[in-house]
Amino acid sequence: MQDDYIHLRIKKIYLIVFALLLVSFAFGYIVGRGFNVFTYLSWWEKELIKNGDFDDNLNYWDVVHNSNVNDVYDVIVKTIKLNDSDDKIVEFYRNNSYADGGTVALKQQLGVDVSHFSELYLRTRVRIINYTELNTGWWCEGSSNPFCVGESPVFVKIFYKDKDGKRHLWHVGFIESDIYNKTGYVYIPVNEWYDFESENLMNIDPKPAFIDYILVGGTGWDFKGDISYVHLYGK
Ligand SMILES: [Ca+2]
Repeated sequence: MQDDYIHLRIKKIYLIVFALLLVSFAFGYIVGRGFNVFTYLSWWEKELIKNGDFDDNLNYWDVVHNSNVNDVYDVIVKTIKLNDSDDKIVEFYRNNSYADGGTVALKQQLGVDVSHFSELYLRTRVRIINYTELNTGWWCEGSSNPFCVGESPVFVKIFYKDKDGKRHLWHVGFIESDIYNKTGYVYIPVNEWYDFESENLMNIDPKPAFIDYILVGGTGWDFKGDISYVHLYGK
């Protein structure tokens, strides 16, 4: 009985010493980072997109479709071999467009305050399969509408607000080439996977404060494209 009591006391002392050590390490860490609670909270990268690998199929994603004609479209999840392991990818396509522009995409509502972030990166792996509108389109050429950014068989768009609540769009489009030389496009070959990482999006102007939603897919006439993953990491 007496022995049990002593053992319990020893266990308790060990626990207290362990807790004190943890607290002192945490305190040392905070002091080392200058007492800034936001810096302290942001030591790790935070993934803002749910199911960005599509391992959980289309869960958390909504299909978006815009067309003025009676086109044929779909968004499907496929499993492919990538580097000797299975990878679930999203394939989207649009046919019967009759050279009339439209969109097939996936949308995820994010609603994340990023105002205290110092870094934010979009990372994605994409592949163009085919497309019929060979450039980014003439109709946004010289447009003063910041949401009119042109068309490409694969794109990622991030809709965000600045600190004053004004809406903006960050965009990257993937296409082979473009006679219009619009900004925000990366030229890649057809039928090859391409890994893309954005610049630090906390350095763009206007600076993001709140991310509304992300849109990934294709836009143009007929097109077909693949997305292996799309991640938005912040810290
Ligand atoms: Ca995947």
